[in-house]
Amino acid sequence: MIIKKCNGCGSILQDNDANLAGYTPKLIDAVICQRCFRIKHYNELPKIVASNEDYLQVINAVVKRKALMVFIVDIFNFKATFNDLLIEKLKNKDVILVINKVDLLPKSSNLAKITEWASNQCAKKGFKVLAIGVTSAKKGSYIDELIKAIDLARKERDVYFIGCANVGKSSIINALLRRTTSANLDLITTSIIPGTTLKEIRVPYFIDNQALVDTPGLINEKDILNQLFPTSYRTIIPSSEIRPVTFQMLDGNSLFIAGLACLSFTIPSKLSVTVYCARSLYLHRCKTSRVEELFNNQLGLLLIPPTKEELEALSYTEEEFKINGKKTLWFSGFGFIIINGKCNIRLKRIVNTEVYITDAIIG
Ligand SMILES: Nc1nc2c(ncn2[C@@H]2O[C@H](COP(=O)(O)OP(=O)(O)O)[C@@H](O)[C@H]2O)c(=O)[nH]1
Ligand SMILES: [Mg+2]
Repeated sequence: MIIKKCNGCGSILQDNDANLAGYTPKLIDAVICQRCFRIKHYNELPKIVASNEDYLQVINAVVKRKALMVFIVDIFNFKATFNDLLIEKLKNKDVILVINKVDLLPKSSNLAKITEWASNQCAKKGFKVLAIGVTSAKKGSYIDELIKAIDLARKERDVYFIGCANVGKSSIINALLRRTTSANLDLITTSIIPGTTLKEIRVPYFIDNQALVDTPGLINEKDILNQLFPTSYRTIIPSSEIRPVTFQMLDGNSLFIAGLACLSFTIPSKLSVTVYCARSLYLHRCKTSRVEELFNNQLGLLLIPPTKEELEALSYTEEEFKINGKKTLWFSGFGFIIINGKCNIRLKRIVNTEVYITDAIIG
């Protein structure tokens, strides 16, 4: 019996069980499974997705290989995807750090400054990398620069693409293939749902027979996507360049980011707050005295997502922190806020999501 793997997700192709990964009704001719076919051609959302159960095994096996590692993070979700577990695993490897999805940033953003900022984040963690660059797999931007960096660092080894789920690992490999081969269709299956790539996918690519190797991603359990239904994903994930919105906040003002989070400010003087998130998310400034009423009456209506159905399984938590200076607040999965000034923030957010504070990345 010949064992064939799906080119789209890496599963072993089989024609026994339509409910399992790798199923195809035409085993002899198939190069991709039915699931990948449907995602690619009908824009269906995958029902079978990778879980974190065997991710540790995957990453432990991968880091044992003599290979160049391309560690990909998502600019929209930097702090969560610049993941501590992955950094620990990659610490003594040859690593190129790639910041993907830069098409989402305003065109005026200084990408060199962002790379420098990322380099500082690496230094803070004692994480040595060979090179740092940005890409947009979607637009095909800076792919040539990535190819050059890989060529310089590869030394006749395979190149593994590592990172959290949804950062764009498979999309970057497709972009590399599109740039350097005659492929005009994406080989590897990609989608908005975390866990689309199920197994390692080896794509022979270099003259010395070495390959680009795609891997499943680590799923961030604290990502907002994990708390909502896939029907809300397109509202939360920006599909085009973000238009930052700046608010001049006064003491006793609050800011809702749809129903996903609400920040209430105590401010000695004025404060500027710039929100970077999908245009489809409703931003609402109000007096803090009205927050409770809005939460009680408008959640799932004006303040949506979450929808009424999603709210049935959700609860909220509150925390407080102090800001002094120019900082970025990262919400894992739906964007970031840049705050410039001195303030106290009481943040109401969905349980099982996370917020991280770093020095300001842009602005
Ligand atoms: N805006 C934008 N979206 C991207 C980019 N790269 C990937 N995506 C999207 O992010 C989602 C996850 O991509 P995928 O390649 O499947 O990520 P993987 O899980 O890391 O392999 C898909 O919806 C992609 O279309 C990019 O450069 N810009
Ligand atoms: Mg993938």
